[in-house]
Amino acid sequence: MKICRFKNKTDEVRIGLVADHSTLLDLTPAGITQLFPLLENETATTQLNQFAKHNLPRIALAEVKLLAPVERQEVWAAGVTYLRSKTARMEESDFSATAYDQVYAAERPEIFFKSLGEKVVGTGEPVGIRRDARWNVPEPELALVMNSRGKIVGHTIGNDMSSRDIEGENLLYLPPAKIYDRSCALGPWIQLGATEADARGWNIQIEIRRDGQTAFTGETSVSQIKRDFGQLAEFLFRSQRFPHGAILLTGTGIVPPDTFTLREQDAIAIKISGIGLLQNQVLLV
Ligand code: DO4
Ligand code: MG
Repeated sequence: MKICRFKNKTDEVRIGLVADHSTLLDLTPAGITQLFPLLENETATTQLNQFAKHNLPRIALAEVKLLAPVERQEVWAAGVTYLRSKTARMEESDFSATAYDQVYAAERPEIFFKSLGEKVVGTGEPVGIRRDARWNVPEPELALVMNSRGKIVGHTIGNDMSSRDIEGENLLYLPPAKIYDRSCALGPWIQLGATEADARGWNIQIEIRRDGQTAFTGETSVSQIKRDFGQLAEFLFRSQRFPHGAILLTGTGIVPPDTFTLREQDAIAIKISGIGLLQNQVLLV
């Protein structure tokens, strides 16, 4: 069951239930005007199934603008959760290499702040590359959607845009390498009700197109994530409250070759088999 935030033709922000590949149901007449109460309600899928039987307005997906499926939730990210990410990080950096090696094996995961909800971009909106960086990549990641009690209630697609030269120069430069305008994309919607076992059966694909041609493609499986999702959520919520809930990107398992860097106007398409497609164009910020 997929829920989305969207703007209708008159620019009003609404919550929708995706009915099929081309239609959504506007949940406003059912009194649903925000994602937050749906995420807090652990029986939301039953409630939504009831709503789907009622006469809610049907709107073509082509007629709306999908917005990032996030409100006041903070967005955090886990790193070095795939072997591929550990290897890439160790190669890009001389003196931080052992830190990545150690965190991959340690009980405590690497978790860092990524974005305020209001700064996240949705599908169809530009993602940013820093103008002071020379080596920029997308990081296609499964994102866990958690309610205020730390329970994982949904999944979405995330892009943890990163500047690898800044990150590789010094571990202490992780915040500017990861947090800047348009550095986080989420979407196109939240898939509710899937279990961790379901999600581990999904695959993640990325295609980057440049001047009408494929510049890079990559693929991985969610099953390659080393840590279990409950453990990641537990570490995030340890000694920290998230009254509006939180979203946690689970790390990247796809890293383009070291010769590859994003350019302005590149088109990034990230597909997760159980969720959908997140598409963004690159903008220099
Ligand atoms: O410290 C590096 C961050 C790594 C990361 O974002 C990832 O593995 O996805
Ligand atoms: Mg990442």
